[in-house]
Amino acid sequence: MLELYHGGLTTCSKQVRHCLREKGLPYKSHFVELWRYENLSPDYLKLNPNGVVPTLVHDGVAIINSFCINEYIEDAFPDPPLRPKDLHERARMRYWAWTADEVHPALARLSYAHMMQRKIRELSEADLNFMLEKTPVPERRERWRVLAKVGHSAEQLDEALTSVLFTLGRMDQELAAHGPWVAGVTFSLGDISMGAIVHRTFELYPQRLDRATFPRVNDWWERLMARPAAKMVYTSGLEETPERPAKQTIAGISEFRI
Ligand SMILES: N[C@@H](CCC(=O)N[C@@H](CS)C(=O)NCC(=O)O)C(=O)O
Repeated sequence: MLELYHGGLTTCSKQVRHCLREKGLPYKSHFVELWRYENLSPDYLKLNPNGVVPTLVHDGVAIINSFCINEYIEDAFPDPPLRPKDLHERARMRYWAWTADEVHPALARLSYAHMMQRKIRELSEADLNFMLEKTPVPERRERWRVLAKVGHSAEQLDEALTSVLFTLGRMDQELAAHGPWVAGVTFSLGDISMGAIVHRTFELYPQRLDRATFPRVNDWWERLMARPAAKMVYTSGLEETPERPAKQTIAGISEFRI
């Protein structure tokens, strides 16, 4: 039995939800309410000691990190394959799945700045202390502290955006050299992982990801969205991807999309 603890349309959750749907695997969905700090509850921390989503539980064993989870799913459920047979394509698939994980902190920084900064600045002392005390990963603790106190500087945000756009520029070149998918002719885990990165960049900076500058990434995105599994995963308002939760934290954060 597969159970997925996820945050709906958060970047890493989309990557695993998409993989499961491409495989046609049924799973029990547990929506983790990040804005209610459910990721920091003692029960969740037993599954994922880093206090982040997603977590896959297979036959009672927890697997963490979206990249590792998708590799695990591919190993455990090889049909239909999402790892190319050709070794060169396979290496490129891994490169892009890994790259999605690597660029995620820069994108998360931009997501926080655009989607949550104001609310985080309004966190009560009690809420902030709770986050600082419960968040297990030191860099994430520091991020909460910075966001609550001063926020990121314009230079830090520029640097993050430059890093994301550089990655997408590289992706555009790769698609030109080997397309139609990031690994080559085979649709793979690399496309699934990069899908979530491109989606968030479109949400935050649609003008920067324009067709003139990134023609192949734009074509690739259309190809990706033509896949029924992707269409389903990226739809908001489903039970798995609630748009706006009715409930709020004590701090008033009503959306949490990183
Ligand atoms: N590289 C990790 C990152 C996980 C991650 O950052 N998850 C975010 C949502 S995309 C999260 O749970 N953030 C909560 C927090 O940082 O407090 C993965 O791919 O699983």
